[in-house]
Amino acid sequence: MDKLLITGWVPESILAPFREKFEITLPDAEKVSFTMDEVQAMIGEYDAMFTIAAFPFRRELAALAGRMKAVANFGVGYDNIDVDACTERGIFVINTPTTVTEPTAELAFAIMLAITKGVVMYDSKLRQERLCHPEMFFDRDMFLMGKTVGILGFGRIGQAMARRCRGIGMKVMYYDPFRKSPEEEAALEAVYGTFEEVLSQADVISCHMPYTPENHHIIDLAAFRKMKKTAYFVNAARGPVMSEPDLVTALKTGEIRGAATDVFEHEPYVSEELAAIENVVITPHIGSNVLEARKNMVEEALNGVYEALHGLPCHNIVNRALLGAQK
Ligand code: 8YV
Repeated sequence: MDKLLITGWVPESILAPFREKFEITLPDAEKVSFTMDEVQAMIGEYDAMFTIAAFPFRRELAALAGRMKAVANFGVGYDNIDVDACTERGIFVINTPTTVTEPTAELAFAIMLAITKGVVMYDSKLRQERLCHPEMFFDRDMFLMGKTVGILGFGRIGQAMARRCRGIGMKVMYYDPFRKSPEEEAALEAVYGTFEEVLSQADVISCHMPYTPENHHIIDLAAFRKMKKTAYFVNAARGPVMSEPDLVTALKTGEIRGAATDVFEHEPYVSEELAAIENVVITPHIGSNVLEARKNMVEEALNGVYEALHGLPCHNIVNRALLGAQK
């Protein structure tokens, strides 16, 4: 049986069916996660690893993983994994692109509503003051029906966000380096725009791009300055696609009206400056943080590992160049 190392705790109810397929090592619930030192010490004994976004699998770790044939990520984004180093060593990289789609789009939609309606700010003020202030009467400036959401990154999650926004009567514009076909655009009722067009024309800009070297700080002060002064920025993708200090500046200087972000440039930390701003909603990277989604993600990841290790068709292999070498 192949030996599988899981870096973070997973409930046994989710893991149980996989004990027939793998000999599994994982930390217990109190420990939550193995440390990097612990993983370095034991990784040489394992055939596969299952890790989370917060736990990097870089070249140095790959070099210690002599037996490893597959590393699976607990998520669609795999910027925590050095894919080139894995490919060089014949290690399959596997992600969970289908199971995170709906919960992550739900979260993006939720924080968009939260910031545009002022839900979090009002909730916190009301708890402190227990008084419904009359000056709140004209405090928010727009409702969303008829407004335009500009979606950056039109993959599964971006499209799922688009469907939700259409559901409340918003217009959808999108930018993606890979434009959809006219039929797909018509089905999603989405209009293509360049990056600049989306930034300058949308009332809410929602980011769903992967974090790649090209997308590093793609949302910087120059990008915020292209947005409408009344616009809201939503990020449920990855922190470093935006410059967090530039987001702070944009909010403080009124370049945009508000923001909602589930991700941060230097996770797990949130900058003091950002946390001090009222007109931003912040959540701790919880896009797929529901048991139902986590269960589906574990199944998608571990089925992918099993398939890759046994030469079965696996749709979620990221480094497809290795497919010819699949044994
Ligand atoms: C996290 C995610 O990976 O799918 C992704 O890319 O960001 C999330 O699902 C997960 O929450 C924990 O690492």
